Amino acid sequence: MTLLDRFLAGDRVALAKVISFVEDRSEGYDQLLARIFSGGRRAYRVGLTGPPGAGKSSLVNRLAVLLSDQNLKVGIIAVDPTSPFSGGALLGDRVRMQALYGRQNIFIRSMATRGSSGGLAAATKDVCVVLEGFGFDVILVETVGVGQIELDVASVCDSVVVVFVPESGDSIQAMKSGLMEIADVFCLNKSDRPGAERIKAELESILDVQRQVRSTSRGASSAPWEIPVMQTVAIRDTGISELWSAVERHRLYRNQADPAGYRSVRARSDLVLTLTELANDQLEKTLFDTDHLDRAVEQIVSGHADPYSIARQLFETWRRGRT
Ligand SMILES: Nc1nc2c(ncn2[C@@H]2O[C@H](COP(=O)(O)OP(=O)(O)OP(=O)(O)O)[C@@H](O)[C@H]2O)c(=O)[nH]1
Ligand SMILES: [Mg+2]
Repeated sequence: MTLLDRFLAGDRVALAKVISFVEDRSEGYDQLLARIFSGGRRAYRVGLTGPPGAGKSSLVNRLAVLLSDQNLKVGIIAVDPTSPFSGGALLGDRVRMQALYGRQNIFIRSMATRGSSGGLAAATKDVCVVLEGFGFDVILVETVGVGQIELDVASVCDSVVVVFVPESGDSIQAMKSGLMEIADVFCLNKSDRPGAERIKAELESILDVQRQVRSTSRGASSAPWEIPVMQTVAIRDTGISELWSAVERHRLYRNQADPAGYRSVRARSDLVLTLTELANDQLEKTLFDTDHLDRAVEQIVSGHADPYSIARQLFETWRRGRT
């Protein structure tokens, strides 16, 4: 039996191997993906992102149990942070997530952040495709919200939950770091901590102002999605089903608003991600390692050329296939 046969027969060991194969970009990974790609059937992909230690893994755990109790098959992708903030966090995650390992309808996978953030987003998308092909219904993707990476990774998800905590300034921080733009649902975790109500009110008033700005600048558009602010205490399993309901409402909103439009937006962004990776690979293989590049660098350093003209020149030559 080939690896693919075993994968298609529902063998979890084969699943893990296929994921590694795809994640490592081993020779022929895209042909394998082409055979696994399940066409129209898609799992619902939910991204959870937020500051280090906000409780993302705890929430993912609780959500996974909630969904698996509803007989849904849940895949979890934990994108390992390279960030120095989160050293050692992974081990903690593993220990906490151990409770889930016994469940047949839950599968957990961590992914290393290597290469460019664009490459990671493409790899995450492809691991989602593998999990979909294996028959998972929901995929939960955890990333630490500290930079561009989570914004890119979030772009492969259908709904994005931004997790934050009552520590002062966190909500303002979230606005600034671009997390605001990617949030479909806000989750104020650690609501057992002091200051939760105040932060929730603060965030809601910011969202309110944004709504007003939006409605005056665009006129009365057809009911835009209103980002809900949910409260949870992950360690006590409080607010988890309400959080999931908010995600479901967002899913429904997406589907009702313009299902065909949404599918093509998704297909387009997934395709662009794959194409960008291919193009980058080609550039790296055929241009970045050539004498042309070395010579161009010398010219720039010696003051005989500017990088803009020479980049354009090199690119045009490469495009015409002369390099
Ligand atoms: N008080 C309180 N503590 C919580 C809550 N949820 C999680 N924690 C604790 O917060 C710590 C971090 O939780 P994690 O779930 O690992 O947080 P994370 O966001 O996944 O962390 P990183 O992956 O390292 O960014 C753990 O010690 C949890 O037990 C909560 O609702 N209330
Ligand atoms: Mg975590």
